[in-house]
Amino acid sequence: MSEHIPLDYTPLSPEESLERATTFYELMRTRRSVRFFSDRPLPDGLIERIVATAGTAPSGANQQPWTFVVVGDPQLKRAIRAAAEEEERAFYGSRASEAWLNDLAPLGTTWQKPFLEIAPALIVVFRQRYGLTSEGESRKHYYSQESVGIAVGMLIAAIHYAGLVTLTHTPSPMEFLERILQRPAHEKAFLLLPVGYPADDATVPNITRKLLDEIMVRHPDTSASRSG
Ligand code: IYR
Repeated sequence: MSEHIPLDYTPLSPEESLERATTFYELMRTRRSVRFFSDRPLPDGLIERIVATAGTAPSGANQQPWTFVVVGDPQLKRAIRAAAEEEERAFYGSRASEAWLNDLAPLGTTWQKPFLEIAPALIVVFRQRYGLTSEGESRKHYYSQESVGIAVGMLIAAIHYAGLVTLTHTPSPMEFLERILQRPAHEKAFLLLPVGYPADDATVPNITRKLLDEIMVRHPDTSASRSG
């Protein structure tokens, strides 16, 4: 066991906890996946803070199996857009089943991904399938999918909290990102998130979230609807 140190913990009263949980929920419920971006640049240092926040995520055996590649270079963004649109054209044209396309219809997505060039930054998240020691030996990673998924959730929350918008873009397959960004062999592209400000005329699909009752089950079940 490594050395243990005292936990740095700030206690809150129940009232403060409830107040903060409510404020945070009210903020997070306004988050939307945005597909229409402005080219307005990001303030210096903002993306670094956001990525640093994602890097505080818990991970299997604390191996932190992630790399966040931040792309602002217009040529790289253009290359990523071209390659993503090639895959997406095949997806929307033939690869996706009718059922899948029907499920996507409410979102209004197409093979065209102009946001990949317009957004001031793309964060490409890579999952390290295994680690490398300083001697170049490979080291098994545990729960890397779960770990990177958690980190991306925190990344999205940090982006929203900072007043920026994003979406989780999943061109499939994503090998082109490993090639264009020249990542080492143990890194697999996990997600691509354009980050920036919404276009002035940005719209979002009119869709709803499940109610708390639909996503939470309690034991014991004290809800009125079940107690009778
Ligand atoms: N990767 C495609 C298709 C797509 C798939 C799902 I599941 C979505 O929730 C949204 C889109 C695209 O990005 O358009």
